[in-house]
Amino acid sequence: MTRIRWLTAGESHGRGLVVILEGIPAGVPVREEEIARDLRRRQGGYGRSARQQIEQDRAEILSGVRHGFTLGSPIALLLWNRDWENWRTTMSVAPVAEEVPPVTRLRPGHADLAGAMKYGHRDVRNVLERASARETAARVAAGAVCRAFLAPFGVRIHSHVLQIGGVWAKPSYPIDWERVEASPVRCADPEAERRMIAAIDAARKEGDTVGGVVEVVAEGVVMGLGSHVHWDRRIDGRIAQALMSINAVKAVSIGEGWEAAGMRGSQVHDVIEPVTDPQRPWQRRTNRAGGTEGGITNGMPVVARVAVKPIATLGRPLPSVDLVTGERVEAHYERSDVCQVPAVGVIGEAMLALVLADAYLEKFGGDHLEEVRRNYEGYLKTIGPRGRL
Ligand code: EPS
Repeated sequence: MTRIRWLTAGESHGRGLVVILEGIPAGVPVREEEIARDLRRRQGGYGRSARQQIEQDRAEILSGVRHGFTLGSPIALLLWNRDWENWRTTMSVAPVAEEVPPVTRLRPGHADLAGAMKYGHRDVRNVLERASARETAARVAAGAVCRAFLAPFGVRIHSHVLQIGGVWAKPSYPIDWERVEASPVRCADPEAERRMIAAIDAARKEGDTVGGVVEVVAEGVVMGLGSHVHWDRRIDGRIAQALMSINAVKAVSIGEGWEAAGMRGSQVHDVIEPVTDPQRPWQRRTNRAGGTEGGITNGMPVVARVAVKPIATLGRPLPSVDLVTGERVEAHYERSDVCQVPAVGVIGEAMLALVLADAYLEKFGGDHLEEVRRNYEGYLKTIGPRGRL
């Protein structure tokens, strides 16, 4: 990121999560209730563990906001872990008198083994606490602030589930976002929703887990974010990195992605329509490119798909090895989700909001929202057909 800097801290069963977000201009309306809304959306979804009944995530704004508007100074957000009460000894910051049994039964698919070797730990808890997707609550809180910054520019970010446990949705487009929000698996297709829930139930019964695919969509994104001129400025690369960094994500594609690789060029590229309305130049009837061409947004919705592997903590654990003895054991089991795919959609929205907020600030600059808006509106006047300007 070039204009926004942000860092999260916190362990899954530690006292809480902290995020500091720097670079958001002054004058952006931000409310704790709005952040809480996205945090609630992340916590929902059929197939989550009992942990979600303990937590009721809420971010307290500690700095950077006054009387409901950002100041341009760093925004610090704090989310307490309610579960901390049950982990005071296990996760104590200070040394404790009693012995806390170490976790040594490695879970295939988790950060346990590589993390323990890399950091020199003898207790896998020292890895798993931070590897946990609990950290994504802090990302969602930061993303909610970015969403508030983007809203005045007409950017709306959504997500929906396309697949869970091998069950594919056949949603009708445009997606009914209200239906998605009301769906326990955040799916637009009611028939698929029923079968996805059945797949989650079946996996739970067998002590197993399921993954899936989500689609993250940003509508109203202006043409011209990112750049073709250098690899690390390409918006599609920046989006892919941000989405790939979400726990358990194994693939990210933009637009038609993998499918486009098998089609002919004539079937893939989005035909540019003649300009009839000067307010809405450069329309396309299709959006197979997913809103980016040459590493630059092209004014169509940004559409990214994210493939999520099934969670690595299994009720019926896989055979594994003990970290200390090197001998065959069953992998460690701790209360866990059966399916977190719907939550990945909400986390993906936050990551996309962070990338887009950064890209808007890069393109339009400014220390106050009104300054960014002036720059934005000035630019819009320049993007019609060259002969008509
Ligand atoms: C997670 C394991 C579970 C999940 C957790 C991620 O936690 P616990 O061991 O406390 O049951 O619930 O996700 C969250 C706490 C969350 O808020 O998303 C893991 O091992 O990654």
